[in-house]
Amino acid sequence: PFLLNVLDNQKFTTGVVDTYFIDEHPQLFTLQPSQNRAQKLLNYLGTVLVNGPQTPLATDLSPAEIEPHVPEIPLAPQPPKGLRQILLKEGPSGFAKAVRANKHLLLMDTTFRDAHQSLLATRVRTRDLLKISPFVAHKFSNLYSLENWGGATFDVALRFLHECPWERLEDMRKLIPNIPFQMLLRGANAVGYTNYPDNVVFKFCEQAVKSGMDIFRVFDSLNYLPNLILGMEAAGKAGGVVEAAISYTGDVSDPKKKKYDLKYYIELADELVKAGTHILCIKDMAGLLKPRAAKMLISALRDRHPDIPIHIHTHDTSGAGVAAMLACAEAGADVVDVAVDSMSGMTSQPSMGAVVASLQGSPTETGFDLKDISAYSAYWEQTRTLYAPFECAVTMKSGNADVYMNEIPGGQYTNLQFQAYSLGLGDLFEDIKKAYREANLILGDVIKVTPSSKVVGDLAQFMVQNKLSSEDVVKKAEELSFPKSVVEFLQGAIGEPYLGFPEPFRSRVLKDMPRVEGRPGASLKPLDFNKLKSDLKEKFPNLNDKDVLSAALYPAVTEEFLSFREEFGPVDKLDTRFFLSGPKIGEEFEVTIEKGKTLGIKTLAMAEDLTPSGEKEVFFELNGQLRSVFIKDTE
Ligand code: 3PY
Ligand code: ZN
Repeated sequence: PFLLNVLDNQKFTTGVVDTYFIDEHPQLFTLQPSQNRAQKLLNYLGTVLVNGPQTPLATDLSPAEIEPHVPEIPLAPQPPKGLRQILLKEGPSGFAKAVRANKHLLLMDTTFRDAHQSLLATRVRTRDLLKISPFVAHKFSNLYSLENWGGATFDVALRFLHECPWERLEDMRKLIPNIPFQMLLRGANAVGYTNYPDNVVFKFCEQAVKSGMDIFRVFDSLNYLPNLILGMEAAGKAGGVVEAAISYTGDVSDPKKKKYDLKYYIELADELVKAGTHILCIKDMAGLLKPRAAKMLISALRDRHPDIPIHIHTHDTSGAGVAAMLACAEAGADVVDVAVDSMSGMTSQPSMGAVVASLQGSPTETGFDLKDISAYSAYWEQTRTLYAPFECAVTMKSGNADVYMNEIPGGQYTNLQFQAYSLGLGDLFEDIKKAYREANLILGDVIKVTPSSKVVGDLAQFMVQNKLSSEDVVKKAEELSFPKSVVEFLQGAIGEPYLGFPEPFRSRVLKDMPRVEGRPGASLKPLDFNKLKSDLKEKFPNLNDKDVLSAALYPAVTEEFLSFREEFGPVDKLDTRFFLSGPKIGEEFEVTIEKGKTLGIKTLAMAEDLTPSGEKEVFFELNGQLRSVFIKDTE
């Protein structure tokens, strides 16, 4: 009210007084965000009760009715110091030295990112990550890193979970000050599916570091060096640790597989080391690195680059993940990726407990305690049941070594299987896998990882749907109307594949369509952030710079997220079951919307009949008082 009086004052409005103080303190105008959060949450719960889930559930399985047990943390106020303290003190190079000097095998825990991206369609919510974060900080302080951001998490948080990915990162940081955080950066694609203008990638990394990110695993979906280097520069300039990743495909232990042989990987590694990477990563996104191949590849890299820490990522799709990681450790890798036992296996990472136990008593033993792993695993075993609607285990019952033939990356393998099964056609997944293998060969045997894996997957689905054999596709290339992703790939929109595009297939598909020469980002106009911000401000006055960055990457998704938040408030603070499928009538629960501010909610009843305007009244008790909301019935 005080401010409004000032604004009404004649002297003020006519400009007689100096307004510099106000000009320089725009925060005076960020009035307390609407205190209607409780009402908005009731609206959300009412909407779910009347109209069903407000995020699409993949199956009709319901979230379990349990409250996962959070294991106790030690009384010590501060968690033990970890590698992050070394990073903060000595910077990325000092950090890399400390990692290399460590004689034990270090672990990256993927439970907070890749594990649920691979098993639960990336749906794990901030709330469930934060609950276990203090335990992780106290009991897993010896981790090389916790992978907890990037990849698909950014998009899914905004699009399906209606939560802000930046807030997630900042909240985790507050609870875990000691373990380095790691994210997956898709090079020039940042955390999206397409190449962005360079300034977007740079600004994204800068903000990520400000919000608490430490290590950037940078890859490119075609191992296209100019894209990789762009991502490395963006991460490095932001002050992050650069972990350049070579995406692994083929099989270096098979002399018949010639395209991606040992020499290919070694030369690429040389380039990445030359470009100044702090850490070198082999990113085996499909889980193709067999133990013998691991030994060959890692020993060769170890010999050539004795001072660079080597970090290996894999997926356990075939079931050989633990064996492969042990082989890597023996061949001189410094760090390997694992997921906690109950979130491991199949298309996720190999089991943390299995790797830790296997190395006990050996010179590279990890130093983790199986009792702590077991408590951590129990939390996730219970929490996983809250995500039953997204559970890959509905269709995936075991690992499958056919991945060595189709080379489908972990997350995509789960998705394709799931899609095939939901169409209810028995052998469809088998057809898709065969077509995937053929599509890859048509496209010239490319590296397959987001987004190039989507190109291959789209072509495979197109072949199955239209009953086209490989020969048909090649023969009829000029007449077929290929999926957009395939055409854009051939145009060069995501970079150049190793040894070039497949010819004459490319020319036949593209005819006289334009082609991108060289690195796609180099020919994209820089994004005008100021304009984007002022455009968005008109609609969303409470917007902050992080929202603007989200919008730079995902314009439509971010606008929807911002409108949703205006309408329904902090839905990320609701328990997962209530968020996904709503409470039951009569159920009582609490929601803490900020420290010290807890709402007690009881769902009382839902009117049977519609009002004349087509709404249903839903009754709640909010902190002991009767409240009701009217919800338009859209069912
Ligand atoms: C991603 O890009 O999200 C991946 O996990 C690739 O492996
Ligand atoms: Zn992965």
